Amino acid sequence: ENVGPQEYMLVKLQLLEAPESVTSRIPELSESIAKGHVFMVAATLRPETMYGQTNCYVLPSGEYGVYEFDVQHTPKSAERTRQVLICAARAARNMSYQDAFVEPGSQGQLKQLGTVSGKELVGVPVKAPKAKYERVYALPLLSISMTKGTGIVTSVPSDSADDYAALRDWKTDEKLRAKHGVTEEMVAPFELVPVINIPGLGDRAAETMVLKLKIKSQHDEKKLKEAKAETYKRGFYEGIMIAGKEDGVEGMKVSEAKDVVKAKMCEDGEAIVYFE
Ligand code: A2H
Repeated sequence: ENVGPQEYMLVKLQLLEAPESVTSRIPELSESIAKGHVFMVAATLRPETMYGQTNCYVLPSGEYGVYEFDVQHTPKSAERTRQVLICAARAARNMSYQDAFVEPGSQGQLKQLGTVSGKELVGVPVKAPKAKYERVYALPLLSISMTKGTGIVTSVPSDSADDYAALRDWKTDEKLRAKHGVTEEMVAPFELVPVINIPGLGDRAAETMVLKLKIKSQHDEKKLKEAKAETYKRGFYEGIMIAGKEDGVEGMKVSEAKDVVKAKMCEDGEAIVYFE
């Protein structure tokens, strides 16, 4: 189905803490976390929605690698800093061939500090750039594919039906929470943040579609696909930005805001363009 390389924006979700099981296995991680240099990276096609992040998602049964990269400060600068990025091994290999992640001349080289399971990442607090909330949590999303993007997904439940359905599962199902190590404090404080107005679908288009199609859970694959297609198309062509005043995109069409927000986040070191 893929005809050429797909461009994603990788949003850098800064780890604020890591579980003891991880830091005892990878001791150098603690210092890097204290310095703010450790990130889960999530691939997104919707940079303009980052104002609405309420959490991020990992696959509990997935395996993620912890890698050191010499990340370019901004798309234009020659400066780089050593950062620790957490993602699927496949994504790290791709990244190692891209100049934004490694010094030209070192392509294909990977420095791996260790591995971490998705299960261990559940409950990890992160700082998500542009989000209204200072601290959001990694939750399970059981439909994540480990062979697309980084295997980590940032969550914008106002505008993504997948994200909405899963967050609703975690908010409403106490048994499911207990089974996966999700606590109420990781979900209860996080309300939807209106980002885009779509005529006919409102300020929380994903919620509108999930309710309209009577989507039951994050496993309702067929209907979720339908909801995604509808909100994506209508959002892109008819959506108007409600959020993003600070970046000058409030009032803009989604189709125009997308590149503005992407460029700004990359310039500010909050995101990196990634191809696969
Ligand atoms: B999108 P495509 Cl607001 N497994 O970002 C499952 N889903 C993944 C993934 C993976 N390994 N990697 C990325 N994704 C999600 C925002 C968003 C996204 C919104 C609305 C729609 C939407 C916030 N989540 O995607 O198969 C990521 O979620 C609808 C398709 O490459 C990414 O963009 O087209 C999108 O799927 C990439 O999917």
